[in-house]
Amino acid sequence: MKLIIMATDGAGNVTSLDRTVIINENNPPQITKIQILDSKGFNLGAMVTQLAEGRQIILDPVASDFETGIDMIRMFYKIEGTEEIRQIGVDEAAPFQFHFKIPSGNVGNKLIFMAKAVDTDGFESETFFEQRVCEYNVL
Ligand SMILES: [Ca+2]
Repeated sequence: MKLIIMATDGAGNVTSLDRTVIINENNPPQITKIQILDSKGFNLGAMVTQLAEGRQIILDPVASDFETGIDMIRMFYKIEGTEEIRQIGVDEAAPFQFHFKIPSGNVGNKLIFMAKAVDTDGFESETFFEQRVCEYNVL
């Protein structure tokens, strides 16, 4: 596609400039990681692997969209070895964050967080199972 920009002054003089751009497909958003913050918002770091039951944390998914930006993120969790996927919440405003209390009664099991994003054009990220990026042992 070629964009042509034309300017005309008060005397009728015209100048133009053109520029060629390649048209790409509108891609779905990508979630690259889910950061774990403490209840005050401090990042617990990528190395945290254990969290105590009952602890309050904030889940901070990092998402991007090449074209227009992120409209909404949904956050889910499941306990490894079970089939039930529970929704933690839906956030429709940046920064997309989710307050979460580590569930009780699952000591020794892995907690799996999953997120799914929608861009402002309505395209959804790939199935959220593929966005599974964090696994934590519950103390
Ligand atoms: Ca997009």
